[in-house]
Amino acid sequence: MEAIASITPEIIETTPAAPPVAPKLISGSEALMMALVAEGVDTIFGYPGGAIMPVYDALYDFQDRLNHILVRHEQGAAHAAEGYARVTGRAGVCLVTSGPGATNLVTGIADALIDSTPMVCIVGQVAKKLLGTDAFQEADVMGVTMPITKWNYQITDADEVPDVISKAFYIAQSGRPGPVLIDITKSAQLELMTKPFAYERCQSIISYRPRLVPKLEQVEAAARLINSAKRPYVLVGHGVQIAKAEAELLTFVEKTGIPVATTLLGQSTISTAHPLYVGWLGMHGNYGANVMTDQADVVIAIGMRFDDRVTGDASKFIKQAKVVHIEIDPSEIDKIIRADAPVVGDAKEALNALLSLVNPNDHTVWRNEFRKYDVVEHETITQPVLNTAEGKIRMGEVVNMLSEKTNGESILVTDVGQHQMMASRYYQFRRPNSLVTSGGMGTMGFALPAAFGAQVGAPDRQVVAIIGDGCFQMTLQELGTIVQNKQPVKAIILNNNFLGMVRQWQQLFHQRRYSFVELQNPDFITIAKGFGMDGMTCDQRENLSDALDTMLNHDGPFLLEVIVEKEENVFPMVPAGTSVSQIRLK
Ligand SMILES: Cc1ncc(C[n+]2csc(CCOP(=O)(O)OP(=O)(O)O)c2C)c(N)n1
Repeated sequence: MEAIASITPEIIETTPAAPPVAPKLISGSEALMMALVAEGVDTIFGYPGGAIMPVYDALYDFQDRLNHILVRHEQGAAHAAEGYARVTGRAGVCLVTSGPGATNLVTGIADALIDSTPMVCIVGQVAKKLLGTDAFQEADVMGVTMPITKWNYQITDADEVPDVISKAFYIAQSGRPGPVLIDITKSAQLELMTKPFAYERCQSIISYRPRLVPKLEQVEAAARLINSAKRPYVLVGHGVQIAKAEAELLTFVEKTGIPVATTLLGQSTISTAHPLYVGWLGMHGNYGANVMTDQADVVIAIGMRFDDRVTGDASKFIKQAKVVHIEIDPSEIDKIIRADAPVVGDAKEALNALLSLVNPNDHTVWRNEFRKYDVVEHETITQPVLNTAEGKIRMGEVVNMLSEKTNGESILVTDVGQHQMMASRYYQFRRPNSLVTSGGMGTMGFALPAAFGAQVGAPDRQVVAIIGDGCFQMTLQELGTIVQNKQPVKAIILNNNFLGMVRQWQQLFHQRRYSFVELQNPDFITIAKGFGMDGMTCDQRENLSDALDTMLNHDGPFLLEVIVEKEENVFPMVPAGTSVSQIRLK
């Protein structure tokens, strides 16, 4: 008011009225860029093509705000986005073209769904008027990804961009995280919005309301069971790390004195050196951790889904126990194992709520019962692997030495097969959020791109990938991405010249009828060097320590190939479909 009053009438009369300025309208592609920036996205893993050209054109002007990483195959983009998401807790973002670009993402999307990994995939689509005409590179990506996404949506109108993108990130990152796919027609990318761009981050959706804070009566019922238990056992899944509830878990178990095992994806939630940690569960997990599930009177399962690789024959799993199941996804409750005390909510909230209701305890006698199994496992399996002087190098030796040299503080990214299980068995995790592996889907080819994405997401941590010779050949082209982006990823190929895990099954369950599992491998180090990455091969036990030092001290990415025993098997093993009590030590 004051400012207007101070303007003299003369000025008002002589100043021509400014013509009304129409707000600048931007295209769907520009809106997409603005939305990603507003959402706080810093990295995009992508690959261009015809139906996403307008978006890539807009991206040209956003390079200072959005770090686009050009992968070598869209599957690499998806796994890199998963690796990034797993270490940051934020959605990994993929940007690809229609048709084959989109379908190449499918394996990674399915992988992200089953391992609860937040991801937003933006894929190009043919122009609206061509939809349904079998136009060039048209694929029904909505249909293809409907069952493997948490949500998918097709944008056909530029005006939809801000709202849909904000919903996409909200859905991907809230509740039980998962992948979201946005299919955007080329026409929506090109056309101008009809209204000024405005972005508001989505905070809730009426039809989707994940419960974070559990109901008090559920928590009270769980606490009653826990307080009455004589042989309680905590089973920790991926959900605890997703909820960033590692500290709450520690406080809870230290107060109650309850022993803790983790699932494969739950590994590194608690230090393997913690006195309450008793090992990991599952087909190739620890002896005591597995068989003691048969002895517990109360099982407290937190953020885990009773995968068949954990339960073996589910009809025989923890039958004697009362079950407390803390889980954010209500559809997991009673799906495989009936819960006597379900607690639907976020692991952090649930553990906080439980803490004041549970009694301090010290289940020393019960905890000590696990130890006798540890001794057996150590003597029959671990010691022979680590103290062998003959034959070729064993996978466990490599991982054990890596663990010592890195003080258990690296982020370990593993592929799928024997080396994956050996990595889990022999790495002594000391820091949370340190294992990135494909658990539910068991996707060969995951590790190299996921390690790259993890390194981008956690630049201050050492990232080491453990990869089988078979797996490496599924996504090895991502060496190019690693080199071009100067990421210091260290990759170890444990080369046994076999599809080892399949060979192991053929040996144990198909009378050693080795059916198409032997590999004629290329010279991996020449390949790495061809991409501009340094590397070396180690095939002698006495050189292993130096080789690992060379790799770890190398400034930049490095590939170490270790020639390992060809026909080593992973034990313990709970044969598929049997009960955990039928675990085999040899
Ligand atoms: C994409 C895909 N195809 C097939 C399989 C089945 N599979 C599981 S482990 C494995 C062998 C992996 O071999 P390698 O990478 O050499 O690792 P190793 O088991 O020898 O350590 C195969 C073929 C799979 N998990 N994923």
